Amino acid sequence: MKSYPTKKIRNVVLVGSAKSGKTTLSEAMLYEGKVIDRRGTVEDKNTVSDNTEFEQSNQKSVFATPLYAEFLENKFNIIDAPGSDDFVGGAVEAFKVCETGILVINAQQGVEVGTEIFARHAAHYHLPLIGAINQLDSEKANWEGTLETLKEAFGHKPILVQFPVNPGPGFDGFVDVLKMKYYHFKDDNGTREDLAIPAELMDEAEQRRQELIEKAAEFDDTLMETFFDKGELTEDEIRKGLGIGIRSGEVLPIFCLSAKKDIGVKRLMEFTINTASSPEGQKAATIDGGEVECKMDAPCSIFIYKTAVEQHLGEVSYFKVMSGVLKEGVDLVNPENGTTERLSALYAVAGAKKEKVTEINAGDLGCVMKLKSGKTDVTLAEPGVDAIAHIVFPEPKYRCAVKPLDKNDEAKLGDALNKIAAQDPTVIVEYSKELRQTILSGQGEQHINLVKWRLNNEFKLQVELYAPRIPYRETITKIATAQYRHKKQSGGAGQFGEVHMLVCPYIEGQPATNKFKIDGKDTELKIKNQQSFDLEWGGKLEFFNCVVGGAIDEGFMPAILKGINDKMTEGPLTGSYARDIRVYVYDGKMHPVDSKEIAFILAARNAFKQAFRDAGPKIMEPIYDVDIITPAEFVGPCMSDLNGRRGMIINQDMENNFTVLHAKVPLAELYRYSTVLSSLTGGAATFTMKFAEYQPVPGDVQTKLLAEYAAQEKEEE
Ligand SMILES: Nc1nc2c(ncn2[C@@H]2O[C@H](COP(=O)(O)OP(=O)(O)OP(=O)(O)O)[C@@H](O)[C@H]2O)c(=O)[nH]1
Ligand SMILES: [Mg+2]
Repeated sequence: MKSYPTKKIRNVVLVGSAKSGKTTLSEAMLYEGKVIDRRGTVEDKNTVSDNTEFEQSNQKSVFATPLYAEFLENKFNIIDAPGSDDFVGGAVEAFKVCETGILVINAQQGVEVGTEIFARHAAHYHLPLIGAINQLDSEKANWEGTLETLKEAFGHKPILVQFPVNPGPGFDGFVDVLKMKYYHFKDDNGTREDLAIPAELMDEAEQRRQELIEKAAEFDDTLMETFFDKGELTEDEIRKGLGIGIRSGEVLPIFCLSAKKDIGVKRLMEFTINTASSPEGQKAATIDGGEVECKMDAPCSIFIYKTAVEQHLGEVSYFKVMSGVLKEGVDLVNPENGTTERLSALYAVAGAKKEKVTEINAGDLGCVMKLKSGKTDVTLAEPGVDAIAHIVFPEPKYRCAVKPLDKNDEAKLGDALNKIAAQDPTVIVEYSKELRQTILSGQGEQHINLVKWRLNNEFKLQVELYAPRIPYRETITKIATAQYRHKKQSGGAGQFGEVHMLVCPYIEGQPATNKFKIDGKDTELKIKNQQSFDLEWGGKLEFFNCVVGGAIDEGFMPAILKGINDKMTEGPLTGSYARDIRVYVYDGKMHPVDSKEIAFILAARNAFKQAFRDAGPKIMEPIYDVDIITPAEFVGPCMSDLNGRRGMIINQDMENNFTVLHAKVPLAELYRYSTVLSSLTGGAATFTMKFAEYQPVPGDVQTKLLAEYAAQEKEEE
């Protein structure tokens, strides 16, 4: 393959809701680009894009797959992104390296929540979009209905470049009002006749063309003047105007498609090449606030947007050349850690097929194998070029615990999970000391099942996934005191330490007092010194040394603090971390010989435990902000489901034609929520979740948690 200059490259990502037909479209694009001479189908599991076993057995795209066609003397790079929410990571990776998105809309459904979500991600990344209404050949294709939903979702932005003739099973062509032609298809293989518009369609064609011209003129003063002067614009002028509108996100031009019958695919590709931007001159932000301009005449830098382990190849790093010309055999440096990598063999990529090339120009996509540090979201560059800003991945919304079936595999599992997470940054792995579990988080149950599948198949590890523990916190609501004497005199050297302490709730913004009632007497404690700690797990501990008259040596204070800290990491109620507490140590006793650190550590631990138990202890649980985006018809079922999860609906609003429910829901009630929501709404709704705060659990939940803990708690030495 020849190497294409930057301005002869288009990087296009196919996005849209699940099952809208992106993979089928990518197959037809490859066919039109003469990369393949027979189109595979998703059903036959033989598309170029869905080439992994996991994708084929699930009949859906799971990874963003780069493909290319050489078309109209350009290199037309296509990334077929997954439509399922669970695999959104792949789409977000592709957004980072593409200049244009083709938003595929299913004519049977109109705009779906998935369409909406991808349009929102695209807006976030300033990715210009071209709209394509697909499946116009299907029995349930609803052209008018789809246009309605487009208007509801995108307001004034959609503008028709084409309208279909005979939508439904007889779909065989469309009128293109940019070209003012009727494209008729004679077979299911894209054999096209370019005809004059039939008389009966002329009125509609002229009206649509007028709308298109007015839209195109909106974004450029000279075009507007030409339009006023002549009442017309040429094809080039319309394209120019549309191009400006598309790039600024003000216009969503609409095309007609049957990806399955290869109708409209070639026209869509032609328009994209003629109207969409090439990467030339595009500026990518760097982590240090600078920019890397995409041009060939510059030091070389590449950005790895995807990594995968592939059969017979090992780890493959997929990249975009962000600047300069990448030449085979070059050494590049990771600007973030200084590691040098030699890129010994370069490839152009069409799914599983890789074609060896010797150089790749700025703006183009390619891949390289077996890099040491070539993970997703990494820049490699000639010295002096900064790292490209990292991809912002969506927050996880599915969380579970994982362990190996064979205990001896623990270290192996840790390694495997770390490798998977480096390749797919939407997989988050964390060993929680607090929960004593390895917590695996991702975008949904299917996403986590993919991780499990990879562990089984790639790493030969059998694992169990199970409900994760909840990181509860404990705090107190009242003042209480306790005294504890630790004394051990059997055999050898003795141990002696006695600590008297008072605990009271720490409340943000409320100053500490030293006046308390102790043993029924008003007491004013003398604070000798105080320390305040921001706890690693959130909240505060304030420690007040109020021991007078040498009852306890200063030297034992650190031991007492240690005893308290120990117990804070293992709260007396459920073994969870304690937070937001003030501790006053105001008296105690020593023994001239037997008092030693360990005695005070144990005395403080036990005194703290006792005081804590008498201080109206409360279990607090993590509460998440949950936003559910759903078609209006599912608002009722979503709300009643939330009620059953102790969720509190804060408010609801409309976003385009979807309802957004804003709720606060305890994490304990969110296990497998993505799966539940999906089955509750037939996959039409989605949600996001983000940690908000800790709140006390209701009384009945506390009783249940206490009983559970009591059953497993052992007496402390
Ligand atoms: N009738 C008809 N069916 C289509 C068309 N395009 C795709 N399909 C069918 O729709 C289903 C989904 O197609 P895919 O190409 O896998 O859709 P996708 O958007 O890639 O789906 P995900 O990867 O899951 O997001 C398959 O059964 C296709 O055969 C079309 O133009 N007409
Ligand atoms: Mg697909």
